[in-house]
Amino acid sequence: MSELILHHYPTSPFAEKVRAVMGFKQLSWRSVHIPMIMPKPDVVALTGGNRRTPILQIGADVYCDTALICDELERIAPAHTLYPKGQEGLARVVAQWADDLVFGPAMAYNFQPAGAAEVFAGADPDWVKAFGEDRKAMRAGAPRMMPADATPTYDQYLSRLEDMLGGHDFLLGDQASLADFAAYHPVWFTLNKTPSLAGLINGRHRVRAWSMRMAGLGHGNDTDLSSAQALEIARAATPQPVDALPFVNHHGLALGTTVSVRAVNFGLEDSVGELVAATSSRYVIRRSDERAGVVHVHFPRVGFILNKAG
Ligand SMILES: N[C@@H](CCC(=O)N[C@@H](CS)C(=O)NCC(=O)O)C(=O)O
Repeated sequence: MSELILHHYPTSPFAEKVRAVMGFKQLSWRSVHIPMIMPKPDVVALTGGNRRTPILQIGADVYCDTALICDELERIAPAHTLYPKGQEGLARVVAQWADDLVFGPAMAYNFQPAGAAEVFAGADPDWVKAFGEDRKAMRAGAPRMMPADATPTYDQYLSRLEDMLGGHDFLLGDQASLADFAAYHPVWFTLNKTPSLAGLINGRHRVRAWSMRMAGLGHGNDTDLSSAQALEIARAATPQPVDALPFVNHHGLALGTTVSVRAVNFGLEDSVGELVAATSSRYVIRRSDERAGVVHVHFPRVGFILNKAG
């Protein structure tokens, strides 16, 4: 099998979710560091538009969104499952709550002035300004949550995690599941990137011990790769066949139609390509790029919308 190539940057919480899954599953992977803000020409060469972090590349197949990336890692490496038997639905539901509802308030809390000062210590002020403008554009008009609202919300969510951790090591029981990785990444950011704000976590003994347990999983075995090399790998590879995948047509669009796929909430860049598969859970589009060659880009149905292009 081709190598697992994660395109990410060190401070990305969603990337930390996947890095921790790599650790849990004891995987070897190649690490491509990508820019934190637009432009991201080498990312877009692979995805055709989607700029969100991280993405997983396996040869000429590109996987967007950590929910789908985790499914793919589970398929490749089923040992140390993310979906313990009998808890498959619950693990996904709690993970979606954490990714969609905990992450935003947590990051608004983390980026209050004291936290932002820690995150941006030593950074070029022009770059910090560009970062703010990039994230504002990415929110596409959605208002930024103020610390006065974010702090009590994050606080309440942390209390829920503290309750869930009573009597066992992980959120759903004695075994880690996808729920733990999704809830862990904003907490990881608070502890590691904005330590002056970590009181909210340190006061909760179970959350604190659990986050140490999660950190102890490590990141697996990663070695650096340049984005130019990653594009070369895509170019030299052939996407995995999709012909045998069951076609589930909710849009009245035949396979072969040129479509656009974009996230529903933020980072609304369209990825455009030929629809080559649409299963009950994912879309796959085929696109051709000057540098990446022919690639298949995979998106989950949940959290993304599909339209006929143009
Ligand atoms: N639902 C997405 C969310 C990903 C996300 O929000 N990633 C952040 C970084 S932690 C991002 O894309 N930030 C802007 C960027 O990296 O360009 C996923 O699970 O992959």
